Amino acid sequence: MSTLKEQAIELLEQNFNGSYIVPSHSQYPHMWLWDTCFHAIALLSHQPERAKNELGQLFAGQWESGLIPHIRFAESADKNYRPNNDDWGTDRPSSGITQPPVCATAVLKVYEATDDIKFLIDCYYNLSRYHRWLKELRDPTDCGLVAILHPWESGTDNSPIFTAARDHFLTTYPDIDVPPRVDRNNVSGDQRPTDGDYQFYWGLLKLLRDNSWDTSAAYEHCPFVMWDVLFNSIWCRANKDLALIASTIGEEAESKLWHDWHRQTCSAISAQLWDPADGFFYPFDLRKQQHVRIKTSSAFVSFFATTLSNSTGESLIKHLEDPDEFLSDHGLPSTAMNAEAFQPTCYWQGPVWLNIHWLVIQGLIENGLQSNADRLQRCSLQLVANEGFREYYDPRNGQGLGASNFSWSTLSVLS
Ligand code: 9WN
Repeated sequence: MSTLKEQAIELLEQNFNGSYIVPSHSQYPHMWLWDTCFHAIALLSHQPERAKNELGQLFAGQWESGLIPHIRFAESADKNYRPNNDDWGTDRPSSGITQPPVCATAVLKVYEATDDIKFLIDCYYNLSRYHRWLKELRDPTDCGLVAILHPWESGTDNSPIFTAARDHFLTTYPDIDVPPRVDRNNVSGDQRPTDGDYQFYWGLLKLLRDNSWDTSAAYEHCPFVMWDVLFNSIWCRANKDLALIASTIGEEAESKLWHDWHRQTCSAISAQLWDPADGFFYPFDLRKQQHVRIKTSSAFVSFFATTLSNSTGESLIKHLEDPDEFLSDHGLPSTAMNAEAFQPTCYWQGPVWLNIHWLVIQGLIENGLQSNADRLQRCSLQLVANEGFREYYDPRNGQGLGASNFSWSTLSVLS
């Protein structure tokens, strides 16, 4: 009987497509931005050279503008996954939107594990172009927060924080055609987004395609523009990590720039996304000019952004330890269990996700909250020991859900 660690290493090997690791051969047979960063971090436990290859493959898909796309399409994979390369119409094998920018953090971790300064110098050019792209096109007013233009950019696709925007969109554009859905061939339909969600996703894709993806027109004309808590927390952390990378390779002036961006985002997250009455972080819908007051696990990723003030940290921990909200025997639910929108088996509307566990665990440790981190880590290990490396898990009973043999869930035992 092999150990969990051996099983995780074997899984990453099985999910290698000859060039890079895919999240799941059956469900997601291409390269995804934040998945690849997590795969690189998981590989550090046993194959640091392979970790470098993963990030190199990710940067190979970067656009001249600086955009790192959320999907890089594998030629060898079947074209069943939709939207496919033709649907995006980007003239290159990739989507035209991005995903939570975990890249700088992954690069720094690879450097810390390998001491390879050449790797760090090589990646720096990719990272600095990507960060400048995000700042220029997604924070055009220089307020410190970057906006997402599609729920897929959040990585938490059908989180209930997008439901009101979706409903509004579908009243304006009621006739969006969606090609036959193959995402429900291997995973039960009730664990996946609804048809209405997919109309929203495809409708936004078409509008962004008409506005040429990575231009300021996309930001101006997109009907969905949101400051997401998870995305901005990762952006905040990414600039801190990029500042360290820049100073390590002797780019002191640039290091100061990234450091300034980090501090600016720390302040903006507190000023714009914190709700003092609830003691919680909420996303902000820029089209409606209001917060979306639904509690999700994204708020706890703020621990990963920076060192939080004592009062902010204490408020968040109250929610984390509240059995009506986020304290379950099986880990951190993606939506508060007492929220009206909570659905324990449906994708990002309630299930536990192990990449979120990993981010929150790192953040809790860095904020001196070791016992909370240990508790979540025990849950991660229990989930994979009982149910295998699944895409997500039911927070009521730990049942494995979504895709099987899912790559980033190996983080729970490898890092
Ligand atoms: C759309 C690959 C990706 C993850 C996302 C997750 C899911 C895609 C989908 O799978 O999204 O990008 O088809 O549902 O929501 O976080 O990166 O694992």
